[in-house]
Amino acid sequence: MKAEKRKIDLLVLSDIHLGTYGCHAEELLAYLKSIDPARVVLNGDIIDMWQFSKRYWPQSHMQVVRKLMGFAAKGVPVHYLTGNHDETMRKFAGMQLGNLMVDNKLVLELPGAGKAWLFHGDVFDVTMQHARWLAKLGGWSYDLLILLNRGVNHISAKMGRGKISLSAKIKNSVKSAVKFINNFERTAAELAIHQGYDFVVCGHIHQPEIREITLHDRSVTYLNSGDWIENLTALEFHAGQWRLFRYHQDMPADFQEEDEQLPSTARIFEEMAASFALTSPLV
Ligand SMILES: [Mn+2]
Repeated sequence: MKAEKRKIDLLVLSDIHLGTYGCHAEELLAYLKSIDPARVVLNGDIIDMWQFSKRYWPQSHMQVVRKLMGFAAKGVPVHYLTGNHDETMRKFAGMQLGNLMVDNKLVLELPGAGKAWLFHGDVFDVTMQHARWLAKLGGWSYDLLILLNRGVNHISAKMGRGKISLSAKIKNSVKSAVKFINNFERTAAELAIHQGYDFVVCGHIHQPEIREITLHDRSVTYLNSGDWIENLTALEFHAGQWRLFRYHQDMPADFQEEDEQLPSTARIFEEMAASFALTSPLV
């Protein structure tokens, strides 16, 4: 008998890095086939467009894209939040095509739990120290941080130093990596506390985590969905509870994969175009 798909109120994935050799697309596909999410947030670095020029694109990577788009085609809201490796998507921020929504950040009211603020987190790369006071200036400042990062990377690239990347920073030394991660988590938590959120959900640093962070007597739950390069992790919210899914520990070994027919790309676009026609105003 085939295993029932596990129902999840909200699934958060990030840092899949499709199009790179390190991406564990087959494991991710098996996981996606085992669940039935009511809402999906893709929190950045889903398709790695920095590395895309290498023209590595196996079938399993395309199947992941089709599976994710298939959720949208079946009526599941899918939020594509942009990261630094898929920053070309940022020009589509605010766009909605049927059930697929593209944006830089997202706020969700989680029933029975509180308010969650979701964003990739690369905005802290260049401006970790400045991020705090800049972000406190107002609601628009997240977008300002994105512009700042882009500006700095543009200058850095022109000077022939390449884009400032996280991996270079982290690979420097274990000590500096730990310091960077702590700093990242603290910055995210501080901003979330300042803006009154109950949860702050990031990706980017490839460090899966769920933990309470208290600063100045106020606390927030910091969450990170990890990645599908090394950790193979996802965040699941269900029945008022967050959980960190770890593929190596939590994937049922005896899960019977269904012979699911993934929708063709043409079919996905057809359905999305149809729902788009239904939802968009005539003028
Ligand atoms: Mn990233």
